[in-house]
Amino acid sequence: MEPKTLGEFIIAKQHEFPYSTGELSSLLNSIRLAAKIVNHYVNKAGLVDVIGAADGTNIHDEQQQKLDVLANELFIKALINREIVCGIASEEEKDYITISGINGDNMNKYVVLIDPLDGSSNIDVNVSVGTIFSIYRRISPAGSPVTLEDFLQPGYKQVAAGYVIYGTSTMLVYTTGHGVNGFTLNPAIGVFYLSHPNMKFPPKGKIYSINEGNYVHFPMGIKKYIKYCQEETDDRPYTSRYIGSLVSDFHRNLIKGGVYLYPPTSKHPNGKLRLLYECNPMAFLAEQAGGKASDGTRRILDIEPTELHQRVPFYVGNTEMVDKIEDFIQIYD
Ligand code: AHM
Ligand code: MG
Repeated sequence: MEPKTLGEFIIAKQHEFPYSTGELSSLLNSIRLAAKIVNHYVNKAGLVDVIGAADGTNIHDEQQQKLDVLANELFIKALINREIVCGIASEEEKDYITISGINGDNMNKYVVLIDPLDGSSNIDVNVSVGTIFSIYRRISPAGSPVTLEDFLQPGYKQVAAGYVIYGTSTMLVYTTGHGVNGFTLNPAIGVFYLSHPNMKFPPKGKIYSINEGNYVHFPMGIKKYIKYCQEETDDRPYTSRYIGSLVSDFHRNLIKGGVYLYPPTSKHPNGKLRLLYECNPMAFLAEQAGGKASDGTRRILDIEPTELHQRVPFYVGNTEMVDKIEDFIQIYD
């Protein structure tokens, strides 16, 4: 019988990993649980005291929202309590977290990188936000404390990646390198069901998603590409859609066909999005769904990270559209 729930699906797919010990399955199950708990808070955000700014700023000097802090704690707790990873890095934490286990002999082989609440400026206005996760096998020997190198791996080495979108319905979408599958939460019984098997970008994309308010600060190639999107031809102008939450913009473009852009700007000369927590997992999903992700000249998944919180320009979506952006960058920049 075809697996219908996320729990069944994770177990049914374990055979795709030869010599699997079930560790990755347990890890995905913990993320599934954490997603449900965060979903619970996001859904009642207007009723309990989780809306608005928290007291501090994060490592990026960005104002943290209360829900950012809460989602970060919930995900980290869910992963630590079950002792199924050896290390965690979070967009909201300055340093990575080492999980040494009760007796200091943590033999787990995976590290997780998360953006616990992506698009958090949308919380207060009841617009979709998300969680992004990325999983790697550690490089350092099991049983020893994790090292920075365990986290600074290029994206092509990801074992799994995915996102949760807290939208009109809550979905968990993930890949382990064998295609992309989407699961929708039935909130009445707290179960994710396989609703979007084998997700692929439609052959042709017609949506472009970019914060056009930054237009004057964009490189010439991107300015020209935007004008290209707006030109009148047989299949253009394209539609412009921008939610300001990467997960939601990506999710829509994956289903309807389109491209998301976060170019360099004067405020963010390397782009705003973080390679490890946002770009790599989304790039892995995009490629698995037949799409493409680039920083304008390089494949995102090939970039060798040098820092935990590194930023990169990010173009992701239908292959044809990302190719076109690269052409414009090559000609004009
Ligand atoms: P966040 O992780 O702090 O929420 O920042 C990432 C978000 C993306 O989800 C979104 O696409 C982008 O920042 C929006 O930035 P801007 O408001 O500059 O358009
Ligand atoms: Mg984010």
